[in-house]
Amino acid sequence: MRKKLVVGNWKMHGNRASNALLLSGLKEAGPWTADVAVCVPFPYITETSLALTGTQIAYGSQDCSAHEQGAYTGEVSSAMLADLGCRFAIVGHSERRAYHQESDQLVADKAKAALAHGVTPIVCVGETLAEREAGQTEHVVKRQLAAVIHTLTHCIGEIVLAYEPVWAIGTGLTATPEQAQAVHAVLRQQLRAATQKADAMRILYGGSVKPDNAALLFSQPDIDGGLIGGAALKAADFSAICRAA
Ligand code: G2H
Repeated sequence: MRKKLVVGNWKMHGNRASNALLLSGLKEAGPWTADVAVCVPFPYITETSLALTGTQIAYGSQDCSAHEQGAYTGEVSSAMLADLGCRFAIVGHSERRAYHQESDQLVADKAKAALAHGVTPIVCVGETLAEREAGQTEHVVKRQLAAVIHTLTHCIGEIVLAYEPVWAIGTGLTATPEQAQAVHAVLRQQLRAATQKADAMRILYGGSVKPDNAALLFSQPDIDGGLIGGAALKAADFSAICRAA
């Protein structure tokens, strides 16, 4: 039986005052049965770690460098994230693939770098609307996951996978539970061919998850929680989603 995981992806939102309010709201609302984490902007990791000391809520980043260390201006290494106590690093979010030209291989290399420092990568895959309409959904997500499987080889069982259809991100459009489950099942099958741990791995759904659609999504057999954007910015909404998991 897989324990559900709900991760808030704050994206580029917040400031010290609003973060403090959000985190104290979450602390009051918890604990939950599911595992819960927040992935915050880099500058706020330390304050988040202090605010969450002694709670069940883990924290992490929204990206990491594929490089170990060195002359990479602006990059943040997974060793630094581990040093700050990060449990997770999101890698390959579609916003990074689209706006920062991140390739399947770069995403896989980032996942490898995170794992090397004990930070669990939350690897995002997902198709655009054009790809879905062209019947390419399965091909695209399998290609994205294949790069990670090939790069991590025997460590693939250590990642968290997130299926985020690009057309459902921040748009208010959500994949139906059946649409999401169908893709999750394809991904699980691909993982089974790569590792004996596939049935213990968590595959999250992301894309306009809200308090009123979370329970149905999370009830699907291969959906093991959610990666939550907009609804993670309000303590009441995020907490309700955590309760639904
Ligand atoms: C998808 C998700 C969080 P939202 O990007 O990763 O955001 O819930 O706002 O669609």
